[in-house]
Amino acid sequence: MITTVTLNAAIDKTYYTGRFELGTVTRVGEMISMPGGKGINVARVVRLLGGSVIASGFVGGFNGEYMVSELGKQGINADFVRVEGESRLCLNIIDTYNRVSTELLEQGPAISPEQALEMKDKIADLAAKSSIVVLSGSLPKGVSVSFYAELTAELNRLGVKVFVDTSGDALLEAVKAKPFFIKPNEHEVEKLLGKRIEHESELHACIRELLASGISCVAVSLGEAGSIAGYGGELFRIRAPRIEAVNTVGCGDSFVAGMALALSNNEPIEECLRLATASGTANALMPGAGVVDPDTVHSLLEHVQISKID
Ligand code: TA6
Repeated sequence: MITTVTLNAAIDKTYYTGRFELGTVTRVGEMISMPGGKGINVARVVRLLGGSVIASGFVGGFNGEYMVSELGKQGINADFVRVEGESRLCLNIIDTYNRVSTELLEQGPAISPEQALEMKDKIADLAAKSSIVVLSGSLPKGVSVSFYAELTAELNRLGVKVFVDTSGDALLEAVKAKPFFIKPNEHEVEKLLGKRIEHESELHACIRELLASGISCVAVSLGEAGSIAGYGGELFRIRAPRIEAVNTVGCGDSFVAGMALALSNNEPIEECLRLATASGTANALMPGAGVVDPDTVHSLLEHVQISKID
């Protein structure tokens, strides 16, 4: 089983508008509302692709109750810690006239030290039934910047593969505990290693350095161009199929979902990267965030190109 952890869960609302202008009234056309936040998106995509998954994290208030009830309707097992305050809303405004999207992400509720401890215990319990635990998204207020690092160290001790998909100081701390998988962008790689990347060869060297530090798998997204990944001392260039994107929010989460699912099924690394890329690409074809059509994922698989980098 795969466990996903979303410490700052959200209701993701995607608004489709015509021309979106600041300082005026905009009436929304289509609106899509779904439980979200990075780990919940991962859980939904794993489930849609037929995997066994449980979603955990913190939820609060009416929004939290709504999320848990919607997850149930989507067939996703949920085991959250309840907190005071209201789980956040994350808005993605897609201006179909200018073809740009604008995200507004609320802060979310603060977490008490007791609730943080409760979460650690819950994750340790869930880890006993899981081969992979995915720690995704920003840290809520009240949670220590080393929280993912502490969880990673404990989960490593329990023999569970840890995926960490976060940014900033939380990522800087987490990598010190050697998660199995990370998915930084180029800018985050620069921050992690204190280096500037100007040429692709420098990115290759940085990925090799992260692998040598004890992280088993590193995937760096290059946007539409695909990604470069490292595993087992080897580097891979992955080219994603060309598509006309509708909504790119949640593509990274879908990539993580495909990666985790294929790995939990003991697929070879190339097949993990193939499912990850097909899932991320399929997400971009959907109007909502963190959702895929499984048939589309399967039809995209053969169009993902993977080659080894010497
Ligand atoms: O990756 C997309 C997304 O998961 C959205 O669904 C939105 O909820 C947001 O990211 C949250 O990101 P954060 O880093 O604040 O946890």
